[in-house]
Amino acid sequence: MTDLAQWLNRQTNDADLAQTIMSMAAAGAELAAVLRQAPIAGQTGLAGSENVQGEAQKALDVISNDIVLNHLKANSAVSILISEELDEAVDLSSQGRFIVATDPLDGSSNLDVNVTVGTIFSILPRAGGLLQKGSAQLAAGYIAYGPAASLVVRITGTTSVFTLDANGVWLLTLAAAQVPATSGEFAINTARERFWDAATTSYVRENVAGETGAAGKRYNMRWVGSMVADIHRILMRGGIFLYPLDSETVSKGGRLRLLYEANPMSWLVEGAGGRSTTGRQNILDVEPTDIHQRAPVILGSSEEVKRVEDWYRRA
Ligand code: AHM
Ligand code: MG
Repeated sequence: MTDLAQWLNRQTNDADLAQTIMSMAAAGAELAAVLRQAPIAGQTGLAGSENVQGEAQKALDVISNDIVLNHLKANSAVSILISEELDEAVDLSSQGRFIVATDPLDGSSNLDVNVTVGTIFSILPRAGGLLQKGSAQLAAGYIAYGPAASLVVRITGTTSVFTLDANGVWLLTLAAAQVPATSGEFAINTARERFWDAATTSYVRENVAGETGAAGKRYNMRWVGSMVADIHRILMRGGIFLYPLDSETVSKGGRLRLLYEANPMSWLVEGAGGRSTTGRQNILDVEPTDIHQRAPVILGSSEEVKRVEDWYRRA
């Protein structure tokens, strides 16, 4: 089987870029081992809480951030780290060519119930500065810590899936993920319906009407509450994920973060033939104004995303 190093060798001539993806993959392998043992090691629970010895308990969010930071510190190709867990961007190597933006542990509300969480990352050229559009990404990926640990990565070609073996090696298990153009599954937090805009409401209403409505077919709804898990399902078998701008999140610009959630996921979904939008424009074309900026996120099967875009055009 092809391992990650061999795959990278075929995908790019840029050894620094390959090494940076290897660093994130190594951080993911280390974190996978930590997460498997976390309830035994007493690492679940909130940051700031105390264990029975009265010692400050380290939350997995903090541990994850430290693991990623340590792997990137050891890689001189990385100049700057932007992390969901850190207020400011961190300077690493002054000679480094890349910026890495990461959510080291996405979906952390699922940690204490043993449901899939993930690490998301985006790699950008340092020369472009801290605030670059998603279309400037050099590579992006995520690691999903589920029944198997999956690394999904794309440079500029296909979106490929690796699985962590028992020896800690990432082996290629799907060379080119393909998101089917149509799907009968949608993912949205329906408890937020009262905040939705007209386009979102119309699209979901059509799906819920199933074969009795304009969509003309039956839909199912899935919401893990862990973006990595929801996107991984969509990459493997299709569907659409929506975290749109709504009346409650409008003042913040949305719920999910642009640089380390929306952009890398759009890069991966588009590499698998899917589509991504804020509703009004391609996510990858959004100009960031802040490293922790939020954005509306709608992505997945192309025909489903186009239906949502049609509703936005009509709205
Ligand atoms: P986090 O980065 O603080 O973990 O938040 C992001 C998560 C996503 O993984 C998920 O899609 C979303 O928040 C769930 O939101 P909700 O709580 O509305 O279900
Ligand atoms: Mg997150």
